[in-house]
Amino acid sequence: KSDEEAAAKVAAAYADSGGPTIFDKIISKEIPSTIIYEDEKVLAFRDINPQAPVHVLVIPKLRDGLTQLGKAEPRHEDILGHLFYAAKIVAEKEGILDGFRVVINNGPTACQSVYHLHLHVLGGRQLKWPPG
Ligand code: DGP
Repeated sequence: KSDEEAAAKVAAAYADSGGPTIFDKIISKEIPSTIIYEDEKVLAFRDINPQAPVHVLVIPKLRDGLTQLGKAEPRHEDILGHLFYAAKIVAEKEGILDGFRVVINNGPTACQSVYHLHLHVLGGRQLKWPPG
């Protein structure tokens, strides 16, 4: 098992508690981040461990039970739509509208490591398919 998979499993076990994540401190600006876009509902900031020249995370400011996409309920439809539209705004601001990827890792099998829903917006290079 890779370190990444092991870390994802530990994070998933912890996530079941619904406890706070590092993203709470990013939202409160206790932990600094490079913000690309922000409005009343979402925050978009550069990933600390970029996998492409552009790698931005888009998160809801209010988690409201959305530790992962797999926990989505009908009440989340508006915020889910808003997150995707914010991903488009990020791509536009970063100049990658012609080619970018939006990824959501859901659960340990997908190597999710932070249990606060987030969209990865990736681009700025030729992306390969299938992803790893
Ligand atoms: P995932 O593996 O899909 O759960 O992605 C979580 C991402 O969060 C990962 O790519 C690294 C990023 N990340 C973790 N901690 C921090 C942090 O403190 N600051 C920033 N900017 N990104 C972080």
